[in-house]
Amino acid sequence: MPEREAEKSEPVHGVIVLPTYNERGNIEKLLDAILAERAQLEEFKLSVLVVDDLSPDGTGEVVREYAQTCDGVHLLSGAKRGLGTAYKRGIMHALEILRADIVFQMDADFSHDPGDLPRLVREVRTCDFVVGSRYVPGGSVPENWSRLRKAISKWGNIFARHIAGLDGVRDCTSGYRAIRAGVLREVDLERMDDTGYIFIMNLLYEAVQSGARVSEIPIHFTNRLHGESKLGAADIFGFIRKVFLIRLNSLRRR
Ligand SMILES: Nc1nc2c(ncn2[C@@H]2O[C@H](COP(=O)(O)OP(=O)(O)O)[C@@H](O)[C@H]2O)c(=O)[nH]1
Ligand SMILES: [Mg+2]
Repeated sequence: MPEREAEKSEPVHGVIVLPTYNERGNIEKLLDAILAERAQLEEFKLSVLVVDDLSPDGTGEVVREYAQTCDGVHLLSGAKRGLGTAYKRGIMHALEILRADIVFQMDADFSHDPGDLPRLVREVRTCDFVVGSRYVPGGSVPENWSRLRKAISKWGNIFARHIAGLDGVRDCTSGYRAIRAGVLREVDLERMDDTGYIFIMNLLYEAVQSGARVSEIPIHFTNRLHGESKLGAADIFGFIRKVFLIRLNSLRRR
């Protein structure tokens, strides 16, 4: 079982890993909104690690300047190799260099409300892996999503639950989470498949396999504020393929 950080002396250090690709229109405002939540967090130190893949729109430069005037904001820059790779790099940096006790995953486009952070922090005190969930009572996706987008998200989750065996979790693909460092050290991050968006589901799967206690809290997922989504058809097909591979591997292990 993962080591229980809750037993450590306070303050707990939480690091939000924030992957960005062309988020210039959102990033400064988002960092302001995240840091404003610090006032609500008692005995909890909150830092942000922006993982930028050399965004052509200059997101990285905006963050570099921001970090110079503000404590607890960090930038990790690298070549563009997709969302999963960015997360992997960011999580390892958060654990090894920033010595995080809790790692948060969050999108940098205001789809995830920074105002939900105190609820995530509260919940992770009593479990290992908190999912900000669109598919538990009280959670939602945007009204104006197309029928197709709603169907892909909903059925993608049902599919992952039943085929990959993530029975207890309603929202396996949510990118808003709080995870204990002990869980992240338990799973083999180095070897984990990090092709694009697959990483999000894969990380949850590996955490559940290693015995993590998962809890879901409702969130309202909103449309991005500025810019465009980077989720493409290749990501959706890659996701389906990965879910079947997980099933196949679990059948082989039996
Ligand atoms: N570093 C990095 N971030 C990415 C990449 N692709 C997407 N992101 C970020 O991942 C988050 C989710 O992406 P988004 O396009 O909003 O996906 P959607 O919410 O599923 O439509 C956003 O903060 C993006 O800027 C990438 O290749 N590298
Ligand atoms: Mg988004």
